[in-house]
Amino acid sequence: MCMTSAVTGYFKSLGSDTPPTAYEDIELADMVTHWGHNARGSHPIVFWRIADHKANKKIPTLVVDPRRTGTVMGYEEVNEANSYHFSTINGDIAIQNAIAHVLLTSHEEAIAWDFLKGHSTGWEDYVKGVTERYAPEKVQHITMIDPKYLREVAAIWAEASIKGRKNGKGGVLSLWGIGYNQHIHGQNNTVSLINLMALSGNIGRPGCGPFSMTGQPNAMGERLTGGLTGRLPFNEGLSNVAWRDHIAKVWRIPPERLASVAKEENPGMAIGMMERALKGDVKAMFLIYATHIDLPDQNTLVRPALNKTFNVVQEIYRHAPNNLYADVILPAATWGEWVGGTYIQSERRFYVCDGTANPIRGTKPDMDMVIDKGRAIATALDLDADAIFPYKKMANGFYNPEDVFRDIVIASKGSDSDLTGMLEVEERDGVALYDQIRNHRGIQWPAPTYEIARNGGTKRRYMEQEGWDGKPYGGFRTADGKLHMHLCEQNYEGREEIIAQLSRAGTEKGFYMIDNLHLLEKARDNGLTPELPDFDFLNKRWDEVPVDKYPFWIGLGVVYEHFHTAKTIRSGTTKRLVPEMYVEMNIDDAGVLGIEDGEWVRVISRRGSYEARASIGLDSKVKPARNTVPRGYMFSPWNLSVGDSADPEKNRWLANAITHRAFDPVSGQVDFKKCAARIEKIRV
Ligand SMILES: Nc1nc2c(c(=O)[nH]1)N[C@H]1C(S)=C(S)[C@@H](COP(=O)(O)OP(=O)(O)OC[C@H]3O[C@@H](n4cnc5c(=O)[nH]c(N)nc54)[C@H](O)[C@@H]3O)O[C@H]1N2
Ligand SMILES: Nc1nc2c(c(=O)[nH]1)N[C@H]1C(S)=C(S)[C@@H](COP(=O)(O)OP(=O)(O)OC[C@H]3O[C@@H](n4cnc5c(=O)[nH]c(N)nc54)[C@H](O)[C@@H]3O)O[C@H]1N2
Ligand SMILES: [Mo]
Repeated sequence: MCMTSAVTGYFKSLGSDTPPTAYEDIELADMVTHWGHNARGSHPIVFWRIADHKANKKIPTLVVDPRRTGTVMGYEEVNEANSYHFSTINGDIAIQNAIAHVLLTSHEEAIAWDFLKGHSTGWEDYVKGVTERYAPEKVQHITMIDPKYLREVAAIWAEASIKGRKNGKGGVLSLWGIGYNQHIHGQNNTVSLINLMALSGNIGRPGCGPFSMTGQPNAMGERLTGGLTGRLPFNEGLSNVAWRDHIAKVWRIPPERLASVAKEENPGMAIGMMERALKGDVKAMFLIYATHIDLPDQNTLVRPALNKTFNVVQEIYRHAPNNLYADVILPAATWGEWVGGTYIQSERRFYVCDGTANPIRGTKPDMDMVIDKGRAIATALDLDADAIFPYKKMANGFYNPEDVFRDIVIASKGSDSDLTGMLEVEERDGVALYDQIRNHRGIQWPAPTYEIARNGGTKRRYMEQEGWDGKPYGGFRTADGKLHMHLCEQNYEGREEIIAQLSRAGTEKGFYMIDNLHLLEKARDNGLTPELPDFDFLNKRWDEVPVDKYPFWIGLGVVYEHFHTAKTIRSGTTKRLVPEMYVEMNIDDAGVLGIEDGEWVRVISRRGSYEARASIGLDSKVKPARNTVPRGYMFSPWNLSVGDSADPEKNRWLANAITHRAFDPVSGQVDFKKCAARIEKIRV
């Protein structure tokens, strides 16, 4: 639900799930852009670094977000004259293609022709398509941006790109978040941004590049070690037989087991899994570190599915929503109670995280539970558990995570995330693996040679320093070493019909998205949303809107004070700061609806509802009152979701009761930001 659109988009364009950039690029950039990313709330350290750089070097910034967020207003406080904001709903691809159009037709000196001709494929189609079809005036009904304003921003983009190229560092740095990944065209969003960055030469140089802002603290770790369905560790697909055999060999698993997994298909990933459970084809679920209430369409998909399956829940909290559906609960120790481990952040940097306390009695670290279960399963399958899991317990009774890390490093050999230089450093300089990471305050993968590992890894990718064996200078990870451009389109003609078909999911029994992938592909190829509001009913009082009409867009995202769900809302401090579920409303919309600031309302979609307090404008008495929404759009944090009860009627704040299950046919991500909703007053 978080990053897969970045993952599959990077693969499609660059041949590897690799953010090519480093945080140090912030201070080198000549322009910073944010797409679907409220950095001030979600990645505040990154936001303040950029704001400082903006104050010091007067660089322009662009924020693309339907809301006027704290990020938008924060940059305006630094320098209003060069802070730009595109308030668009879903129009990102058309915006990027329109910027490309303006660059090609009015700022040709910004185009990186040498790069395109020497290092990319597909640019001819892209150039032709955006030139013919994406004049800002022509696509204004999609972008929602005044063409004059768009042309002004494109000129600033051109200026920054030219400056970067001339100086050999700098240019445009583009960050994106989940307001950008969470679309049924999420993969295309990533590809489309990389297209524009490549066209304007903003890749392969310090101070510029596409930079996905990872959400989950260790999403990058999970991605690198093959956590996504269909993937092997270290950026290779399960269909790569040679790599599959390599992994089986170094991790001591019978190769035929991986080969049999490779035959399975899993369209829709998490959503597909839930739909298959609903059909009765998935019999059991193992839920670890993932709560079901963060998945979409709780009432007609997720919870009915979990009612059918046998569920094992490995959890740290007694009140965790998954426990409501658990047949077996395995009590885990929290990460802070572990002996330690590693995680990876957005710039590919491994860190060591040392535990600070001992697990409480009766709990075990997740890793220990996984190893012990793995051993039991191996034995049940008549395999040699000692050979597959050769790990020894330490004096404190737990396994040593550094032993597992060594297995990870060994297995990475020859991949594009090769870490084996660290083994040489250990051998030649006598520094243990974790100590190398500690000494450097993190090592950035890849680190394939002694020299690179000793220098802390690879700061940026696809640049000169990658001259190791067999890897050409500056080469991308695609088979031909080139960046692959694919024109992504946005076309709203005929969208009502496609979207009407999508709305069958969650409202019509026996309708499954996984049986209708062609519909999702059509929606993706035209850059659509899963739903469309009934705009005709926008100017009505709340009690004059018919019960089957949903006039508003509603989006769900994060609020600064809380982290994810059902956790921080139980913490005394954060609970005091933002205590209640709220919905941001536009002041004019609220006026027409007849809703007053602070009133309790019900937000209702075709699939469910939740309660929230109306938060109207920056002066609202409902905290935090930090953003404003455009007319027709509303916003709630999903952070305040609670799984009160297994009974849908009894869930007051379950945000995902309203969301839609339509997913990107490749990345599997859904659009949590564009549901159609109605507002009802709750009379107390
Ligand atoms: N409506 C809506 N829904 C969304 C989103 C949205 O924007 N809107 N965003 C999506 C995004 S970006 C994300 S990342 C997901 C997040 O979805 P999840 O990853 O499911 O989020 P968490 O709420 O962090 O839940 C983690 C679970 O793991 C448990 N846990 C915590 N620490 C440990 C541990 O050390 N060991 C074990 N075994 N368990 C532990 C917690 O108690 C909790 O039950 O939600 C997605 N859902
Ligand atoms: N405080 C705090 N920080 C967190 C988290 C948390 O729970 N709390 N969670 C972490 C995780 S897992 C994640 S994924 C990140 C998420 O952090 P962000 O990526 O910043 O997430 P959101 O707030 O969900 O969405 C960002 C913005 O996308 C906008 N948006 C909606 N639709 C569109 C659209 O069509 N186009 C564009 N361009 N923008 C759109 C929304 O208005 C919203 O302001 O935060 C991480 N950091
Ligand atoms: Mo996330």
